[in-house]
Amino acid sequence: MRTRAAIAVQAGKPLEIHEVNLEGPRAGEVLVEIMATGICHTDEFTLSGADPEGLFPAILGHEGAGVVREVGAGVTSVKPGDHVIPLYTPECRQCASCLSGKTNLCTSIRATQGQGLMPDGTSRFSTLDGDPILHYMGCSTFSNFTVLPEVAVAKIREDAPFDKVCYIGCGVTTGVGAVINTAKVEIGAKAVVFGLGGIGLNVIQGLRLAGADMIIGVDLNNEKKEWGERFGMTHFINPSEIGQDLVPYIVNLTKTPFDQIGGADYTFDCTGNVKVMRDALECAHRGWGVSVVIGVAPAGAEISTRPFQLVTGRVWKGSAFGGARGRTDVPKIVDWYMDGKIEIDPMITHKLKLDEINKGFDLMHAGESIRSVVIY
Ligand code: NAD
Ligand code: AHE
Ligand code: ZN
Repeated sequence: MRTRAAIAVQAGKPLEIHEVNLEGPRAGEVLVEIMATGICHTDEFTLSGADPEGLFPAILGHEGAGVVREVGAGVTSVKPGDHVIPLYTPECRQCASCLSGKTNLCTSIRATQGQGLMPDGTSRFSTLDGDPILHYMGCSTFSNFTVLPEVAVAKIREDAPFDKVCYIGCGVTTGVGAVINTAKVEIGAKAVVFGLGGIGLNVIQGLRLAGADMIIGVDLNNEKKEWGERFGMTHFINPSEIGQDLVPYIVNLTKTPFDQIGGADYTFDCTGNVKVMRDALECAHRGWGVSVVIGVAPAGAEISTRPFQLVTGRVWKGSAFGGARGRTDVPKIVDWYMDGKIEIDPMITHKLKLDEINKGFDLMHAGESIRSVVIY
């Protein structure tokens, strides 16, 4: 079949909208009509050329929702007409990672996914001239129709609006999941969130859900203060305006008469900046503070700290897709949204047509959007 897609032709160049060829689903695969897709900072990271795994030409996008239109041989868990969210972190329930019970990082298709290919090592997308176009993060939601492995779709309820729940395909699950699954934040905790964008605000609402007492938001953009407060932030810091080093400032803010050591129980980096990651670790509480890296750092970047920070009990962790097991957890997060436990609507600041997709990247660069969603 033919479908319309935004193609990342080359790093650093705007996406190009074209008709492309899409081969139907092979065994174990499903054809999905994408109804809506968010634009995540990670799409920008790849398009910019800073992603060591970035390959071109490719059809980016990994935060979508849509409807199964056709299934390949042997597919049993979904059928045409089912509403689904594509999963860049699949859940096969059979690989060593899934069966370990210790991680959400299913490894069943990771090698080919990282090469922009389907599990059989080929691409379903090609130009009208027949040249192959690569998949991206196993999803390619910047195409109106896409083909996915069965293990990389989560079946969701049919009354959930596509233009909202597409955000659960990455940002919402990443932020809320980092709090619930990775950090396992408890009632009364003190937490710091660095970077109040599409991910950080979801960390904030996850902290509110978990019952944290003190939710400190850190951002260089003062306009994020109101945004953070909207979802439960209790304190805002703009590091460029405090006139002193950020770490001792936060440590002081978290001190109490009983606890003169100070430091946060949990901190989250949602910037991808390695200096921020260091601050996030070092303002975690001596003896038990946990710092979670969510942000994706540029190619070649490395994190550093004094080992003494770890010797004295701080823990550095990372979180991908919020530690969520997609086929199991994503339908539940859709229920949380439908039941009013978490918010999505106010974070979707811009709705665009596929032809306008590059505007979504411009809005992100200008810090003007939280999430732009493309509606097909
Ligand atoms: P975003 O652009 O919407 O938000 C980033 C925010 O960080 C902005 O508000 C910006 O002002 C702020 N910021 C930038 N530099 C800062 C600094 N030095 N100090 C304080 N604040 C600063 O991006 P997003 O969509 O929220 O994504 C955030 C990061 O998370 C990106 O690196 C993205 O690639 C990554 N991400 C990771 C996962 C995962 O599974 N680990 C999933 C999705 C996104
Ligand atoms: N390809 C990048 C790494 C990018 C990365 O860390 N991706 C996250 C998801 S970001 C979603 O917006 C992830 O889940 N990674 C796990 C994995 O297996 O890729 C690089 O630097 O090479
Ligand atoms: Zn993402």
